[in-house]
Amino acid sequence: MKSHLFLLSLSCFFTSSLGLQAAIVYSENFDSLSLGSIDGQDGWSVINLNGTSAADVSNTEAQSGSQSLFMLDDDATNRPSAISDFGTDVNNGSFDFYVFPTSNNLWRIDFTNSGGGSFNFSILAQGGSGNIRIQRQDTSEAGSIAASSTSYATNTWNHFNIQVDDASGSGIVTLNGTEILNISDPTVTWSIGRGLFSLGYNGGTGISTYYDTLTLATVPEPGQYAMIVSLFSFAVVGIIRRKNTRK
Ligand SMILES: [Ca+2]
Ligand SMILES: [Ca+2]
Repeated sequence: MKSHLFLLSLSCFFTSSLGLQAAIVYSENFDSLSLGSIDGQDGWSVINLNGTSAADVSNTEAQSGSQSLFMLDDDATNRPSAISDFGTDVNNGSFDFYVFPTSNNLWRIDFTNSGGGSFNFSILAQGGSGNIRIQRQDTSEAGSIAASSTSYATNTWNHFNIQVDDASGSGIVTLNGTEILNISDPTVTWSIGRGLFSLGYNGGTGISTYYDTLTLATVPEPGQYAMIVSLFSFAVVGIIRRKNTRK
C-alpha cells in the first residue's frame, strides 16, 4: 500500500512539473553579440535608423549578463525600430521582456506574425501621461492603465510580461509581477511571432531606451496536459499491477 501511495505521489509530482513547464521558443539576452549596431546580428534588422539614431548592442546597462539593446531616437522625421523574427507564432503563451527608459516614457513593441505583415497588437508607453497601453491593429485602444498606480519608473529596469490566449481573446500584462492590464477582446489577433522594438515618435529627438532579456514561451495545450496525465496514470497502474502479480 505504501508503495502505491509513493508511486501515485511520484506520478502527481512529475505530471505537475511537466504540466507547468512552458516551452521557450525564442530568447535573446544580447550578451554574446558584438558591441555596436545590432543590424545583421542574431537575425536582427533595423528600419528608420537615420542621422545619429541608434539600435546598438551596449554594455552601459544590462538586466541580464553585461549587455542589452540600446535605442536612441535622434532624428526629427521618424521613429527608429529594431526587428527580430521569433520564427513561430505563439497564440497561447507569453512574451517576457525588460525595458529601461532613460527619461521620456516613449517606447513601444509592435507584434506581428512570424514573417511580418500587419500588426496584431502593440504594447506601448505614452510619454508624459505615463500610461501603459495595448493597442489593436486598427490603432484603437484595447485597454490602458495609469502607470503611476504601479512601480513603473524611468532609469531602472521594468519587467513586463504579456500573456496571450487567442482562443479566448484575452491579453494579460504584468509589470514587475503585478497584473496591470487584463483585456478581453476577441477582435485582437493575440499572436506573437515577430517583434518590432521601437521608441520615440516621428518629430521627437533625444529619446533613448534599453531593452533586455526577451523570452517567448508557449504553454502546453489542455490536450497535452490530458495526455501527460494519462501516460503517467497508465504507467502507475502498470507498475501496481506488476507488483500485485508478484505477491
Ligand atoms: Ca543582457
Ligand atoms: Ca524621431
